Amino acid sequence: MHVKVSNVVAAFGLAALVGLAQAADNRIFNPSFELENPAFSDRPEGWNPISAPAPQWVDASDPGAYVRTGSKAIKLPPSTNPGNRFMGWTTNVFLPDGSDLYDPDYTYLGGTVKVSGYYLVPPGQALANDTVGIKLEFRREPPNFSIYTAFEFAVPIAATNGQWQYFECEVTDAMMLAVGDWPPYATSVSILPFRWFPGDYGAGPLPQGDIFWDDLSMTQGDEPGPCNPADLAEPYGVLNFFDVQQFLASFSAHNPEADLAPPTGVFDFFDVSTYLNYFSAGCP
Ligand SMILES: [Ca+2]
Repeated sequence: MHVKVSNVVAAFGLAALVGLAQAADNRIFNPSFELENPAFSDRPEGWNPISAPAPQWVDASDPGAYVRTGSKAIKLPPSTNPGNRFMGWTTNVFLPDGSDLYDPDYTYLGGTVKVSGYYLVPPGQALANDTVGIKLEFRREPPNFSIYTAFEFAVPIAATNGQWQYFECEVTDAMMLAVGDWPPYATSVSILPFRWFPGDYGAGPLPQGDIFWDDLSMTQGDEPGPCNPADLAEPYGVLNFFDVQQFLASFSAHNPEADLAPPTGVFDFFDVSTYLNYFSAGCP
């Protein structure tokens, strides 16, 4: 390893002196699903369920629930009937005063949109037979709100062994230009963790496996995002002392971004070891 544990430990004191690096500019409201919708106690604020009641807002104390940070996350179970063949959670929700939507702002051709999050499929389960991922609906200015274009990004369906997996997708200006030129242009983007089963419920295999999502992020711009789970602090795209410092601060505060190795919720040498492995691997 390029970083000795003794150096990491020595950095602990420094981290406390210098303080935390600034977080990235995440444009999603309530991205960790911690806030409750004041009007609906079964929904996170700023998010609406598609094909309710299938999509669930879960608490860490719920049986069988998985939460990465805080005490809340969202869950999409496999579809069981045509009434929920498309299900998900969307940011396409009106603000309380109705003036706009919770959809994050988007600047047309203003740089790459990067959406990321963490997903988990419980141990012993696997996704199968449907499309599961993140859909991005680029929308025009209110009161129009019509969809300019949309993109879907599927998660890999390989088994996750019950661990949180980092997922990231991008829409570049080139991808947006390839859609065509259809003004008025999009000014916001709906973020939808979703799943979709186009098949026949009476014949053939049905969708399988629960998926949980937590800690979503949407940024736009040509600044690179984190290159791997060790790239915790700006500047992103390079692994340096600021990343180590951020890790140590999060580790000592028991922040989930430092909880990199099982068992979840325990902060021990294995988390440090996993961090160092990511750090040694470097950015591409
Ligand atoms: Ca959460």
